[in-house]
Amino acid sequence: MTTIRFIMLGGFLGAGKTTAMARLARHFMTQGRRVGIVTNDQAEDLVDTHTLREQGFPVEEVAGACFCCKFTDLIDKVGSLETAQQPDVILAEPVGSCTDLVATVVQPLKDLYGARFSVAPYPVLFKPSHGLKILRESLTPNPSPGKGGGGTSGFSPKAAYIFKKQLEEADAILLNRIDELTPSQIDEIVGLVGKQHPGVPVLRVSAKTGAGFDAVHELLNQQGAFGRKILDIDYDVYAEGEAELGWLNTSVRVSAANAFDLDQFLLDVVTRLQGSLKGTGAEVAHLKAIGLWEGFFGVANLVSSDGVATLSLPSRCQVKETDLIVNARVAIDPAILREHVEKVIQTVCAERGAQPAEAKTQSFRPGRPTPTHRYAAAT
Ligand SMILES: Nc1nc2c(ncn2[C@@H]2O[C@H](COP(=O)(O)OP(=O)(O)OP(=O)(O)O)[C@@H](O)[C@H]2O)c(=O)[nH]1
Ligand SMILES: [Mg+2]
Repeated sequence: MTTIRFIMLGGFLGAGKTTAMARLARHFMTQGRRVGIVTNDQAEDLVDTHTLREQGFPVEEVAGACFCCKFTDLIDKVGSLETAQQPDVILAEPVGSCTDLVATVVQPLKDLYGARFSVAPYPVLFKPSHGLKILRESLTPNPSPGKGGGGTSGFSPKAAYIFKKQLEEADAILLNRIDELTPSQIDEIVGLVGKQHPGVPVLRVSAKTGAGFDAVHELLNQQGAFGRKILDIDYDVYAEGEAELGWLNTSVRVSAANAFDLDQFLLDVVTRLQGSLKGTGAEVAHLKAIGLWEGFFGVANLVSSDGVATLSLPSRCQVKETDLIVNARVAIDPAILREHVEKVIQTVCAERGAQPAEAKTQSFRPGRPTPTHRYAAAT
């Protein structure tokens, strides 16, 4: 019996996992290999699931908690993909605030499902906007306090702890967004990563342009002693760091008498939200908005408070109606986040004479992770 190649791609919120997975999926499909994708979130109504499905990929979603806490669901969803698609490759995107995935997902997969899956080396995407500040800070003896409760990255030391633990368990670190980094920024990040994680390969990539992806394909084809870095991790710090994030998923049907530009609408939602949150001082980990209508879709994102909102996937269409889904991950009280999101949607709709209706919203702080399995040592 042939095994399915299981590829999990880690990385912090907004690091570029979904973009990279779509690129990898296209690569495998051009090689004639069948692909299935599993997305993951703390709640339903995922921008990522729609983004990938709209691009034509078969996608299943594990919602409600991370893969580690929903390991059985992960196996079930992969099973659904196996039945429907007979995939040669499974690509899995864990929640971006999740870590300890080698002990709780990779090792159980290898040990319990070794006959069904061949698990690829575990790469973690490095997010430069927050990562550079977090690494600089952790190599500075007495960093001066910044906003967000002590970190110059905008996140607290406990949230930064998650970022660092994610890198620590990686078989390879993929420095993403090299398309917009200067050579000296790249050198600085590679140097800092090398100091903290000596011997770990650092691949310079752009999930957007595809630069560096030949090396990623090569990495993912490797066999050997990978997925063995079991973390020494404090679950109290991890849980508190995760719980500092406000999580919000909302979906709403927007209708107007006159057609409006969907892409500008999505960009306005994200940009206004950025502006609205600015006064709170709360750091944005990722804001994403997708607009769907009759086979068209557009996606807008913002991955840090001081970043620029971008239209990552344009719809190029005018619509009178759209299903809008907003996912926001921000270091703020989720009730306050909800107020900001609701107000922004109202305003952006009103400017177009549009009405938001049938809103469905979940906003909360992620709960303490309690993994289904946790291997204390690599098998
Ligand atoms: N310039 C540039 N933008 C990128 C690159 N990779 C991803 N992005 C953009 O970064 C934003 C976030 O990308 P995603 O792929 O959604 O990130 P993610 O890690 O899946 O985010 P979460 O699922 O929320 O954790 C989007 O606007 C992407 O278009 C890159 O290599 N270069
Ligand atoms: Mg994603």
